[in-house]
Amino acid sequence: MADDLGYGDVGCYGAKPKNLKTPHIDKLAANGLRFTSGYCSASTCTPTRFSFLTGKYAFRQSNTGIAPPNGPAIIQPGIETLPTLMKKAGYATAVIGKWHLGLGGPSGPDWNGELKPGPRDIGFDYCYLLPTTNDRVPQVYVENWRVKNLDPNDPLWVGRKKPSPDHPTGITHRSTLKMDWSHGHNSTIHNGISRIGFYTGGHAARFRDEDLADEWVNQSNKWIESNKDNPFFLFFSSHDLHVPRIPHERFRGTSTLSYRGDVIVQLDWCVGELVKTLDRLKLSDNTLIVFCSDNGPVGDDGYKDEALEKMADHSPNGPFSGGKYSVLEGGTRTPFITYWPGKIKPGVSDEIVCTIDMAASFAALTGTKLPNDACPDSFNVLGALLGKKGAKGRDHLVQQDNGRGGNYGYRVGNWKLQRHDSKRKRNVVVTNKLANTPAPRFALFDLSKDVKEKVDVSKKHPKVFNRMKAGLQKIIDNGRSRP
Ligand code: NG6
Ligand code: CA
Repeated sequence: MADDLGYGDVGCYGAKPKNLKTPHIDKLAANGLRFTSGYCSASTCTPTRFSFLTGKYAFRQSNTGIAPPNGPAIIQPGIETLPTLMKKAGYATAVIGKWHLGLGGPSGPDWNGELKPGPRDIGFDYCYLLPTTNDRVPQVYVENWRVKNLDPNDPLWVGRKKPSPDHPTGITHRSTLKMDWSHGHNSTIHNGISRIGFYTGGHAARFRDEDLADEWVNQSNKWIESNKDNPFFLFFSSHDLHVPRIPHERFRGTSTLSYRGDVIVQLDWCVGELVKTLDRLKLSDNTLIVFCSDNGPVGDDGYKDEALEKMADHSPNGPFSGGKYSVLEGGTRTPFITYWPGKIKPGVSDEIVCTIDMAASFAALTGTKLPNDACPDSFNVLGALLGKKGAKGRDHLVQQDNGRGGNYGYRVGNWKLQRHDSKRKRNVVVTNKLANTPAPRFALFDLSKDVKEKVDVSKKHPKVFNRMKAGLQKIIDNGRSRP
């Protein structure tokens, strides 16, 4: 799972080679199935990841909006999750990379003690994590229940308030920063970059932003290697291309699109390395790879990294409107590729599939019974994922922006309803207007003619409009959408 990767950000979805090259991801697509209607369920991290692991729409649970540095665990132990289902089927399970689903009990993470509950308590046998996102403090790895390399004599403190008047921040020490901030992100400085939130201590545990991608690959290789003789499920959760976009030195300048492009090249390298490992261990013919993203693209997401200035003719959201934070197609319609040599016939699929469907689909794949009350919005679209002849994906999908109480998109076939409960529409991809533009409460679009969602046809098609409004409301009220 990539972070903030838009529909048009990779070669096989239209990115031009003169701007950036993604040979390894393109190879998955060329030898696998590339979806034109592959989605994540929300246009920010936390709700998409929540739904990916629980098979439940995030709008059904409070506290599923973007998690803060000291956020407690959002997924409670005891519920059926994608990894618990895989474990039932005898799979070893791991998550390596960005977490961003909270850690610890109601009062939040105990950074110097046990970080419980965490991934290990909801179905993962192993975890090696970046706790939230790298623009949020702290910059430490969490291995299983503990901060890795933490020196007890230098305890780690994380908080929302400046710990002392002389604590250097992105405001007081702005001229020393190696990458300046544009909005937010002006608290504690680590590695020359100021972040969201404050922290002190834990110096021996801190990492360099530049090394994250290498670390995820190394740890994944190690874990795959030690599980090569048994079935396994790895959630490889890249931090690329989330801000701060700090590519390793060797990837700098590998695209014409600023660091935003360079970290896509870095992500592509990670994909290549993982495939190489599977090939070396002779596991490729026996492994399904799903490549996806957690939300659509964003230009300036808080740092002055020239992403917008160097966008040139690159279209991060492909042919769509909107991106991260938006319920327009660009917010959730993202690269989605399935790859399984010998099992998946190479091609392109227009079936609708979503990251929320992995739980039910992987249960089907591994012959695990999905209890009726588990993963209530996850659909078994295994046939579509494997490109089986005549197999259908979803007939409808709810898209959302950020947690409960936000905005909705609702796609049924080629009809798309937008419902803006918060009376605002966000589109920060290319225009970089953080200003929320007013949006009508409801609008209807015909995606067969209008993928950009420009022309509201609700007046022209009142019956469809009413049906769509009622359909969405029913899904919200019912508490589940899988029949
Ligand atoms: C926003 C941050 C943004 C990013 C986002 C989460 C500000 C002004 N903006 O609040 O930079 O971190 O949260 O992104 O602080 S996500 O992909 O993890 O959902
Ligand atoms: Ca994200």
